[in-house]
Amino acid sequence: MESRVNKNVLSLIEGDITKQDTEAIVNAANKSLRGGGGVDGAIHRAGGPKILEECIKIGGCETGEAVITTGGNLKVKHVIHTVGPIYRDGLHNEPKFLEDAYKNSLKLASSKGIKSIAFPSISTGAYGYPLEEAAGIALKTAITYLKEHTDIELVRFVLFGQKTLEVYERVLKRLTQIAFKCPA
Ligand code: AR6
Repeated sequence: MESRVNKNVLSLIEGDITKQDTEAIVNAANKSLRGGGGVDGAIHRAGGPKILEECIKIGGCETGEAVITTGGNLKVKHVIHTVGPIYRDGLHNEPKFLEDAYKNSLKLASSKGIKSIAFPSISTGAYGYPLEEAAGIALKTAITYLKEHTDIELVRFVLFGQKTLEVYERVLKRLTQIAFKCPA
């Protein structure tokens, strides 16, 4: 599914983040930046030891922040590592931290002149963020960023499994209908 924001594209696909041909992909990392399971494990396995070496040099990353390395053996030039919140009950600033993870990744991409970027569904695996809520925050943050900045031409969400893709599609349809009914 694809949606246009100004002249730029927001797209949702099912797939594997490590296979993307965008200029950058985003890693759902942890604060230590030392690798882990899920997307993080897949990126380090496919990207090789160079990415981990760079992460170790950087030292760490706070929740909601983002840092950048090269893409190692991946097709992409850059990997942006961000840390989403661990979901407790929704009352510990989880929505704000999740929004920051997306926003700061996009800002960092812009600052490096990156024009296309692929995101996984941050925090919705090991970190336990309820999928529908997380999808709302992810998509709203991307749409707002694309409305306010024209430099990033493609934001692609790469969702693992058909079910996750369907939830994102449903949420995006709802958001774009709202936008259509109430033009800003
Ligand atoms: N491509 C795209 N999406 C994937 C892939 C892949 N190759 N593999 C898994 N997913 P998670 P989190 C989906 O757990 O919740 C790590 O250990 C997955 O199905 O990777 O932010 C880190 O080191 C889910 O929908 O990230 C941290 O400790 C989504 O990606 C912690 O997990 C996110 O799941 C971060 O947890």
